[in-house]
Amino acid sequence: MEYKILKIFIADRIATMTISRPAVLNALNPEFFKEFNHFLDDLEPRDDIRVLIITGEGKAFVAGADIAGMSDMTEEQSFDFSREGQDIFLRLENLRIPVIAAVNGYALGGGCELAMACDFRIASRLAKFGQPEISLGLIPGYAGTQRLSRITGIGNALYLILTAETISAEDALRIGLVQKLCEPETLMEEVMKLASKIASNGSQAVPVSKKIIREGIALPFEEASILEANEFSKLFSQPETKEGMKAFMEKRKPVW
Ligand code: CO8
Repeated sequence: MEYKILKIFIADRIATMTISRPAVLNALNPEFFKEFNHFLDDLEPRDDIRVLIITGEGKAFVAGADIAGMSDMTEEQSFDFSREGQDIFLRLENLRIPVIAAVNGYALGGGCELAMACDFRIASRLAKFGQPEISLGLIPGYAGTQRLSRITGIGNALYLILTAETISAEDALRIGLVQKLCEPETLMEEVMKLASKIASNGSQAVPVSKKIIREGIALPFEEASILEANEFSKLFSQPETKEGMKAFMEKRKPVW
């Protein structure tokens, strides 16, 4: 498929997906979802890619769903558009490999929801975050009402959604919506360094960690701990795990 909105770059086991509709601040439309779904089809079976980075072109990460495209939707069409977005964002969240949102600018509405479906968020100091939907008479429709409270706590989610306030990257860091801030000019370099660090760790241990953290949060603690013990023990049949520990004892870097 020839992409018109996505720019994909793959190097050193890291894929970078740049959303590029800068004239409308990368607003999400049906064509974006089609291309994104197709990209995930390509990515999912590949075992040579260890980390995915998502970013936006220009001054926005994503300034939301495309308001012009949504304005004429019927109730039925908007339900389908919301469910389609929710399904794809969930697919992203469940991707085997870690996904980092490199938030270069505005992450508003559907853009903040996309960033939240990534595993963590590294932001430019100039980035801005918010769920301004209620100022348009809407509510978040890509599971933002659910992810925001799980990531930042119910008070912060209610505050952000009910006020429709746009917050600074500093404030996003303070409430745990963002994990790290960077200078705008070094954002991609810093995110690439983090992605390389992740990619250099155990190729089995990385996705297993992600899976347990994500699945475990929805389980009772004891059940989640058993899940952890099961996955922990399965790693002991992996040559990579043996090599990781052997390398430590021999005071060298693991070869894998
Ligand atoms: N949709 C469509 N076009 C947009 C969007 C958007 N979300 N955001 C910006 N644009 C367009 C502007 O209309 C403008 O186009 P033009 O040049 O033709 O006038 C262009 O991008 C540049 O934007 P601005 O001139 O407004 O740039 P500023 O720097 O002055 O302002 C802002 C930047 C503050 C980000 C401003 O553009 C803004 O407020 N944008 C809208 C933000 C917003 O409300 N987002 C939430 C949208 S609703 C949503 O995301 C719901 C998600 C769930 C959907 C569920 C499915 C049904």
